[in-house]
Amino acid sequence: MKRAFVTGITGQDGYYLTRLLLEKGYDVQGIVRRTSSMTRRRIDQLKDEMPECADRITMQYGDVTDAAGLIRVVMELEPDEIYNLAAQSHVRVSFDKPAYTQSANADGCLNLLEAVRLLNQRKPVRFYQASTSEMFGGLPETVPQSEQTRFHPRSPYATAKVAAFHHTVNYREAYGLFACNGILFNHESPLRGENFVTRKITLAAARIKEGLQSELSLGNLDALRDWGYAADYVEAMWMMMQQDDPDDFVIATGVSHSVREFLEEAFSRVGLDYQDYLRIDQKYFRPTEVEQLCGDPSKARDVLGWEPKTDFYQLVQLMVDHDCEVAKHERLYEDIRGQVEARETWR
Ligand code: NAP
Ligand code: G4F
Repeated sequence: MKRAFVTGITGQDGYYLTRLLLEKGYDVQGIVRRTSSMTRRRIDQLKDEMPECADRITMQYGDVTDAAGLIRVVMELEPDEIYNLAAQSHVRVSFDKPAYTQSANADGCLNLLEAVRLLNQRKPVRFYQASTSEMFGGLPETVPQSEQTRFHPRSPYATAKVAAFHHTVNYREAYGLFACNGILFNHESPLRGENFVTRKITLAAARIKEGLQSELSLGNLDALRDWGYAADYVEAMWMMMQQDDPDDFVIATGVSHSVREFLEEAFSRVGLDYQDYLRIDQKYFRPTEVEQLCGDPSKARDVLGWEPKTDFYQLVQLMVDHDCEVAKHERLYEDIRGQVEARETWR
């Protein structure tokens, strides 16, 4: 049985990648940060969905900023494949927390590469780095972006990810490691964090429809993103790790849409006009914006045989459907709580 070690296992991609690896028969080991409240919602959901595989997921405390801890755990577990998904992944937040973002996103990758280098002296191990389209910066003359496009990072998040990208290439060249970068464009799902724009919109549409929310505050609606489905994208991660030689790949749909289009599409699915509920709030704008991302995934198609299976409209639909169910449950809960409170007031 192959063993995979996954950092960032509690995140969106952590859920979909772990699900894929379990389906493929892997033993999956992950690290989770120690927090005072338990935040393993997605992994707990996965264990419920795949009870027959639950004993093949193991988690222990760890943090990618703790180099010594990473070396200990990697040398103890001796995984065959290591996926570094851990990051402070919110671009807007990175402007407020630049040093921490650098530490988790750049130094964290380097710490893990050192552990990989040590283990590789004992047994072969493969390394995947979660690189990102944010590294391109979205300048108009660079569209569509491919593996050849130069980087022009426009946030502390992106500058840290560029450093991690180069650390990964350098360890591949310097030590002959099997280390690859997946340069993934935005990918979303019903399990996307609630403060990324797509999920914020689909949850708002569903909650407004149920009478649980009255307005939606957003920032820049003109930014263009190449949005795909996370479940499709983790397949590309795994495929990169099965190649004879390590390399870097752009993973994207090749089609972009604006935030406004996503908004229109999501609200129309629940029969609402977004303009009746939208408020523009300056706090959601970024000091420097990435205006246009659109990837060229031809290398991934030609070399890996990877293609996205889910288009923009299917993605919006599946996220809206999921969040309508969430909102219905919230509404039910509110109604029951209201009835209990009314009864207590009467007493
Ligand atoms: P996510 O949902 O925000 O998950 C991030 C994960 O990293 C969480 O499990 C988080 O743990 C963990 N983490 C954060 N800081 C850590 C630290 N210091 N030590 C250990 N774990 C830490 O992000 P995602 O969407 O799944 O993305 C996965 C990776 O792909 C990230 O590196 C992201 O930058 C990159 N990426 C994402 C996209 C996208 O569109 N989704 C595109 C390109 C690249 P907690 O649960 O404790 O917070
Ligand atoms: O959903 P977002 O926060 O995603 P962003 O900044 O593109 O970053 C995501 O994708 C990257 C890949 O390209 C990943 F590397 C990264 O980890 C993350 O997963 O914002 C998308 C767009 C931006 O242009 C933003 O300015 O939506 C715009 N936006 C407008 N109003 C908003 C909002 N974004 C957020 N989060 N919240 C808003 O209210």
